[in-house]
Amino acid sequence: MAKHEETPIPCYSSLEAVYGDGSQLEEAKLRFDNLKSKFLQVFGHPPDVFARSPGRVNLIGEHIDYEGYSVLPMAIRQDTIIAIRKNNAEKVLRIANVNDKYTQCTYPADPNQAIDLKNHRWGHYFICGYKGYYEFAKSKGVNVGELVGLDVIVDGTVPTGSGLSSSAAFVCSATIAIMAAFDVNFPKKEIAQLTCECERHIGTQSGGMDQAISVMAKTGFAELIDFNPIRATDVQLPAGGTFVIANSLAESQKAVTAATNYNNRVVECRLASIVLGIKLGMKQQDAISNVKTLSDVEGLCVSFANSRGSSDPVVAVKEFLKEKPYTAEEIEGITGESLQSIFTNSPSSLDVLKAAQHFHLHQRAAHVYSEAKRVHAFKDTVSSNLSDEDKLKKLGELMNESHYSCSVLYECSCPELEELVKICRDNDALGARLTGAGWGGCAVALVKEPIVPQFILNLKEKFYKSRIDKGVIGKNDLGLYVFASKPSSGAAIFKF
Ligand code: NG1
Ligand code: MG
Repeated sequence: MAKHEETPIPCYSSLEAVYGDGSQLEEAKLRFDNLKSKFLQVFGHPPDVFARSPGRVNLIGEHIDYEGYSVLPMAIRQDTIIAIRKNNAEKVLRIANVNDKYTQCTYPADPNQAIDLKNHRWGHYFICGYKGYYEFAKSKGVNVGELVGLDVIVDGTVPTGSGLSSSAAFVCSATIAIMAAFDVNFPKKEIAQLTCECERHIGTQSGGMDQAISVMAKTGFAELIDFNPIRATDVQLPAGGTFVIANSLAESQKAVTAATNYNNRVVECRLASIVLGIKLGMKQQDAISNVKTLSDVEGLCVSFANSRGSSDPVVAVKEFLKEKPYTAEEIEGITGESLQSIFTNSPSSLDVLKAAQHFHLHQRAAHVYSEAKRVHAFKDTVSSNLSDEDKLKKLGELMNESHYSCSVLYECSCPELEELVKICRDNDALGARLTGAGWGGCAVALVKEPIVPQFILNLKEKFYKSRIDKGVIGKNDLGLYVFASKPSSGAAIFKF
């Protein structure tokens, strides 16, 4: 049997295969019916085909995918569904949404168009998938034929800006819908790679975690995702624990804040890896040309640490990267080349350089190396001989350590997340941490199953009540902001 990741996206003729037979199915039926009738209403004809791809919660391994390290997310039930149909009459992409908040976007049917990053629009994520499909098809020698228009309607239930990867759910679903409209399909791991690359058209230098899990998830399992090449290994979580996702209600608009937040960290990690490479004996030019990520110099760091009787790359970080932040001039003194010229081919990195005063190389590298170890400790704990109870306790501790590292070393938390994580722990979570990029969005807490209802009530009382009173969220919407989550299934195509 072909490995799961080698198989193409499954195509179903009924919703049960993805949404089961319970209340989720009822909800899905309503959404698909609504999508169909809206399509007819807006475009005057029914859609040809549908695609869906889920959001995800990352259990551990934050801000390390773009450094080449494995991460451990699971898919959630919230997803983006898309209805699509080729339109031979007009060479435009008409992208509508069931939610009136998102007004219809129109783009030319041209895969070479540039995305206007200065004017962020929700439809841009669809164009990422559109460009990605053509780039990939070209690289595979697929004959794409003449350009045609596309009519599209989108319905997303993954909360935006919340660290649950609404963006990847949208980009993956868009890419798969486009492929389905053109009647082509590829192995999941190739689609995971292609969607990871094409989401970068939005201007964030993201790793591949979100797209990989959205495309390759399996019901009932979290996945250990490895990169270069992308691979997914099933992780069966211990019985008796549940992951509760709670939204801090601080929205993080990653596409808008990239230069100071997300891309800033990617640049800091690159600089940290170049400086480490040079300090550990590489020639300046060699390090600048060949070292892209902290995983590229891990070997050198570990050899150094070994000479000190340790195997921990953080030993090299402590020795060679000072704790005080670096100025650009200080780093240039080490690299012998200007930062502008190092990043000359990356406009989004140049934006980072413009916005940054200092670079925290020590802290960022210490986070990445230690977080990479925690992912493996998490996976090893799950497959160990410990009792389920002891496993859960250990997983909770690792989640707490991860949060500390994100908050203190990577500085990607925010006051609302700190408050929420503390409330989770004070209310008997085994562990709690921010999830996703941070700077807002959700926390994930590991909670013993029997206390989940009480835990959620406590969060409601201690975190959400004051926000409901202030009108930040509606009383009846609480279920959208705090919920228990089971590992859900990955992307799918529907033809009815
Ligand atoms: P969010 O912001 O949760 O979508 C982002 C990146 C991930 C990963 C995490 C941090 C994108 C599409 N996703 O996730 O690749 O780096 O931050 O661990 O940019
Ligand atoms: Mg995202």
